[in-house]
Amino acid sequence: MTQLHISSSFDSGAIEVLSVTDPGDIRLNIRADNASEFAQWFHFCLHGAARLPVTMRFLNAGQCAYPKGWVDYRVVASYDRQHWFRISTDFDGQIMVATLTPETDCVYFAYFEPYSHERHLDLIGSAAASEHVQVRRLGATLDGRDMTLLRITDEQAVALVPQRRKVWLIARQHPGETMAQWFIEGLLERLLDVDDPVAKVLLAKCVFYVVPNMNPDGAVRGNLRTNVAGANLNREWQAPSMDRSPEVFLVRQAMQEVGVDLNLDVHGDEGLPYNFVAGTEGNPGYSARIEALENAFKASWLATCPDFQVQHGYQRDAPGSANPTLATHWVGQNFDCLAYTIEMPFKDNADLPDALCGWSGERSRKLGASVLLPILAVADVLR
Ligand code: GEM
Ligand code: ZN
Repeated sequence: MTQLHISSSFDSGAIEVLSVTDPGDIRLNIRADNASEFAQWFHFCLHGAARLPVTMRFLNAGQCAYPKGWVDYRVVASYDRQHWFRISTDFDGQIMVATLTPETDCVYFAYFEPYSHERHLDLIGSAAASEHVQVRRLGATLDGRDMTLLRITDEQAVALVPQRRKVWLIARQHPGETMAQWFIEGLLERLLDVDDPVAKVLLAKCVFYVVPNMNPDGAVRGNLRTNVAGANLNREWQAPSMDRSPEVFLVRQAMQEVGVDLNLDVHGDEGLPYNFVAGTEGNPGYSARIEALENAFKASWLATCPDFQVQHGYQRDAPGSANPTLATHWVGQNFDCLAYTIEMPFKDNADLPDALCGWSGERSRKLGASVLLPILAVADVLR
């Protein structure tokens, strides 16, 4: 008989165990990021509860960073760490309660489908096998991990345009938003598919610069929103530093060397059960040209992907009110280019719900593959 136990000493593991003696009354706290107050991400393994009715109480859910994120949210679970499903979950405004009768003596639970550092390294390795990909190490994070940029284009293709447009995608500034890296995995799979006509044309028209994980240290440490120094990277773009936010400093430096004609910054949203974008309408430099590009991008994505919508999203910024420390705002303003934040849900897409899995890694992958079409729709008119 395996003893009842909870472990979390693994990639992105995070939980505070208060009591795990009675499977029907397991008491937990969601712990904060290693150097900040943000608490929302959890990932742990429960041993020894096979065929027993398990009740887990997250006692501090009401004090987490985004308490509304627990309304209509369901905890994800997995036996094999490959296939994840949602379990029965309730939130009364203070305590979140999740219940399951596990099939086996080892079951994992997480806020969203995890994306490990090993999978990140494998993603880079498989992309590197393509003749169209150049892997660039930009430098080191504070924990000494590589900041990796993928440069992707078909140098041999007949130039369909006089000058190839520079299309940037950055993902997972907020490490707990693992759907962002699933999105990039799906985008890369299609972009490097030699039989995909959209990919063929895009690789002749554009040079893609992709950062699959902007925050590898925070990801491994099981942080929701910050890097190892406690920096929210999406508030560092106006004045990054190598000793607090080297991740942003290095990517911003590469952008300034190369240039940017389109930037997509991929995130997840705790509260809204939808996929949506947030643009640069609050930038001082926002113009009719940029607005037209935003409308063309949205119209194309709406026409080709039922998982995308424009009815729900963040409140638009008033003219001139944009916070210049955010990636989308800083890049859009400084390169006078189309720049979007892409948001996916931690919960589900309320327009197209999935009872078993909710929003998932696979649906994020498919959304990533779908974004090639709006990129194609604007590729010829980015400048
Ligand atoms: C968000 S981006 C917030 C953008 N807000 C408006 N009004 N444009 C952040 O960094 O807070 C991205 C995210 O965390 O998902
Ligand atoms: Zn985010």
